[in-house]
Amino acid sequence: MKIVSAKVIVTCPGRNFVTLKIQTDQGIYGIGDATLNGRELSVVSYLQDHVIPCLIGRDAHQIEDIWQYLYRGAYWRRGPVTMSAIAAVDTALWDIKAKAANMPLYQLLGGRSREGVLVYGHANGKDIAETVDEVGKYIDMGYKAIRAQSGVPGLASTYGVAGDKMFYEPADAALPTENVWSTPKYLTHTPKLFEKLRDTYGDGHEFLHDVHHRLTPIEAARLGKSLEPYRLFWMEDAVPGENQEAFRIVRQHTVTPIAIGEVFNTIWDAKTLIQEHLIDYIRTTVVHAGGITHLRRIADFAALHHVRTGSHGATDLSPVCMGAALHFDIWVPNFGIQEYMRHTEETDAVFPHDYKFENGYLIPGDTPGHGVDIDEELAAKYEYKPAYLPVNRLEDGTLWHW
Ligand code: CS2
Ligand code: MG
Repeated sequence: MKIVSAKVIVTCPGRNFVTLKIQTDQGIYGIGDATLNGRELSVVSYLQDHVIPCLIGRDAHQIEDIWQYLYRGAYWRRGPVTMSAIAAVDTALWDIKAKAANMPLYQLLGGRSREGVLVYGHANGKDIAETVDEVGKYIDMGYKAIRAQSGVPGLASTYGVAGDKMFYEPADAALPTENVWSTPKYLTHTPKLFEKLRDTYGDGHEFLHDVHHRLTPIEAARLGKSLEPYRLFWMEDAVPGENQEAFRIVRQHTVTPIAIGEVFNTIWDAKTLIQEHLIDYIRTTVVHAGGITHLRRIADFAALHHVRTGSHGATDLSPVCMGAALHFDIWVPNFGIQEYMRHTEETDAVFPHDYKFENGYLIPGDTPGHGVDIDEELAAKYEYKPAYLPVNRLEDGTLWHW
């Protein structure tokens, strides 16, 4: 089965998405997500100018060989742009193979290991009272696991606290907006939020929290320790991940489970973290970590070290990524949890899909392939709009981690 053409589709149904569509000589096509938030057009160019010309005429069934060709063959390895482009090709090829086999993708990976994929939703509020109410709404919707983020007294805005409670969209301006951050204020405030959540809702739900890479190792250790009484499912991205050894300090001090990986793009970003048992959950996902082929490699390595998966699933990962991730999740033996931020109705209409939310779980459908398509006519109506993530400064003006 030969690849005869491939094209990149850019659309903005409320936010930007980049999708690769690969067509074969047997009339079967596959699609893959290539969205890199705030840097979308660099992946478009990487695909159009450097990848697509190398794909034409290749056997669409040779997923592994094509992966190696794009990774090793480019000489310049790794990085979010390269790995998102490779992921898009890989996802589209798995979609094609599964359609050719007339099977849902999870069957090719090894079949279902579970009935549904446990997901967590995002509750947030301007203060503790509002956040506690928002968590209650997620509980009412059937969620078993909920991430909670709250505004911090004395800070005008905080990561994860949204205007629109259902559809949080951090890439909110044509040029980056600026937020102000104070670690001391945050560290004093956050344990109070989780204390209130446990007091209000008891022990029946999992609670998660995202620190968004804002602490030093010893500060993260302190936060993890202060959250221990409230039994978090995980503390996410406590420290920037470039220096993996930094997590040794966090690990020495706290038994709060540790998750990281949404900005990682290969197994090398997590090698020390995993092999030294410094984390509990690896958050790499299909689009930013080289597709199903590479994610499987990361998950297998993680399984040897008792690390489970917890894939990133924010709104900037398109329904195409979510569909593929769910096929992966329903199979992967060391599954932990899947993030699920709902897409808007406009986005869902551009990307018709067969996965559904039921009682705290997402269930992939049985359509051959990964179960997500793109309505190109509708996609064409939404033109690309520059949109950036914010930047973050300390109260004295120092640029900090967003
Ligand atoms: C976040 C994301 O979902 C998460 O855990 O950290 O909202 C992240 O900030 C965005 O996906 C960035 O593109
Ligand atoms: Mg995060």
